[in-house]
Amino acid sequence: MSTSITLSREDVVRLTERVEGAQKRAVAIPKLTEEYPGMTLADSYAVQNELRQRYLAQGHRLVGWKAGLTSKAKMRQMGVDVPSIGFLTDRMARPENSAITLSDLVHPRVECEVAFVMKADLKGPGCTSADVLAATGYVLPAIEIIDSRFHGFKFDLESVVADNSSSARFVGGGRARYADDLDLRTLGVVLEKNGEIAAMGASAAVLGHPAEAIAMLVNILAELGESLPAGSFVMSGGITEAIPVKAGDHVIARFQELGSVGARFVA
Ligand code: 0L1
Ligand code: MG
Repeated sequence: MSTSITLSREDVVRLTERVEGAQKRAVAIPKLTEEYPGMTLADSYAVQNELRQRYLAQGHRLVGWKAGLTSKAKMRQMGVDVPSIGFLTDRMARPENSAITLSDLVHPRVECEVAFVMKADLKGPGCTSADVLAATGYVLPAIEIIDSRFHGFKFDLESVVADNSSSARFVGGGRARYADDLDLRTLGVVLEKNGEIAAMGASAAVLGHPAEAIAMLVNILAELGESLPAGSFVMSGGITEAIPVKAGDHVIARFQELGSVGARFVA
């Protein structure tokens, strides 16, 4: 992050309470930059960090991290040009093929991603995709249900990072594989909604190789004074654009080599 923190501690706490309220009550709020147009990315990560500390203090358990906005399709869809990261807690995890409630989300959309489960700690700066692959226990397919809490799905990178990069729910499943047994760059995926193909792509869409996204995440964590511990579940970012879902829909992401992972949605 090239910029420094400009918000006062009081402003960080105020914005965190605003984001936490929107996430818990599932209400849309104006993007944060409307009130703080000079807000920097460092400010946004300060809000995200405060949000994480609040959830941990409330008994949520940190289970991993996600890289977001890592494909050109996602960046184009959201009008941004820099990836982001967000934290994942036990309260966001949902079992494979379970019914996921949408009444507690604002703008739910689905992404298909390659998830990594780490067997060794990783620390930046200077983390490379080779470091990531050496520290990976296994990979598996995942669905992320993102939820932007901003009015009309209109936001900028500063607002979305403060909103924990739209993290909301995630589902891991399919077939866990050793990363060494696969060419992680060329995995194809088809995302189906209600039996129709909604999007398709190949894993190279994620920064050229999904492990690059995890390296980027570890290097951002280093800037925040954090590292990635062994055992973390880490999502590398949507391979295609995100697909909106509503109650009654079901989705399945069919990955080459990694099997399928699905979810259905209820009100
Ligand atoms: O997972 C992600 O790619 C984060 C996306 C943040 C923006 C959005 O809500 O689509
Ligand atoms: Mg995602």
